[in-house]
Amino acid sequence: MLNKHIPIPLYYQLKEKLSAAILQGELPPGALLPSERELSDHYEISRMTVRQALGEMVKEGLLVREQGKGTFVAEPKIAQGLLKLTSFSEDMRSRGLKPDSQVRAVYVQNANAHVASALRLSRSGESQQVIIYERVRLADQKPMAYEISHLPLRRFPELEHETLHSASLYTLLEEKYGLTIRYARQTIEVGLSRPAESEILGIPVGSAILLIERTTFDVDDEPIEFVKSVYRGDRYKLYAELHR
Ligand code: 16G
Repeated sequence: MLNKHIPIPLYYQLKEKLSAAILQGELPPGALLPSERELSDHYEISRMTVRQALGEMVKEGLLVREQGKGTFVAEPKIAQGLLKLTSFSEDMRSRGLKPDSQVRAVYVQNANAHVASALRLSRSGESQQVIIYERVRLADQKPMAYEISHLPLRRFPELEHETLHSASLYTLLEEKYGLTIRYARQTIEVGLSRPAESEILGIPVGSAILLIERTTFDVDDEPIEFVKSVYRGDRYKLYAELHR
């Protein structure tokens, strides 16, 4: 039970109790929580207090609310390592999840100044052209990220005809174009999802997202992909091991 005689707010005590139950696996991912009323009866606290505790846990990504169904324990976040260059497909497989993509668009266009500079495209003619893949990345059929990849057309002729449905872009580039990927540079910023991204990723407008920009290079130090990715903040956390 909760302790009404200590100076720790009741909502906070409830949060701690539920968080511990999640951590210890008593409430596994996907478990349906008792209703607000059941929790308030059980712990003899007001529904307002229950609502405050659950609301904070939803914001922190420990719980998810589903309209008309109830509040569930969230899947644990994916801890994305920052020190290894992996593809989305590799990342998901290494966690026992099935990677997939929904290709929303594939087209060729002239690179804008930002993309041209990232991919070091020259200023004139055809060589400025890039193939753009817009993909929703799925794990076990659930949307995790949205990625817009830009690749130089001169380096990957005909790539725009590949449908890439459930296939891995990196595997295709390696197998069909003999590419050897060496390293990447990336920045990560925090943002809030706008309506378009929210719809694609199935998250409420204004949810926390990670905005990643990455340029990937091959063994000859040539940039081969510039990507803008939106990762779900409720599904990802970043991980690095630091030494000194
Ligand atoms: C990652 C990369 C993306 C790349 C994809 C290849 C970031 C932010 N994004 O998602 O640039 O296109 O992997 O994955 O790191 P695939 O081989 O499964 O298509």
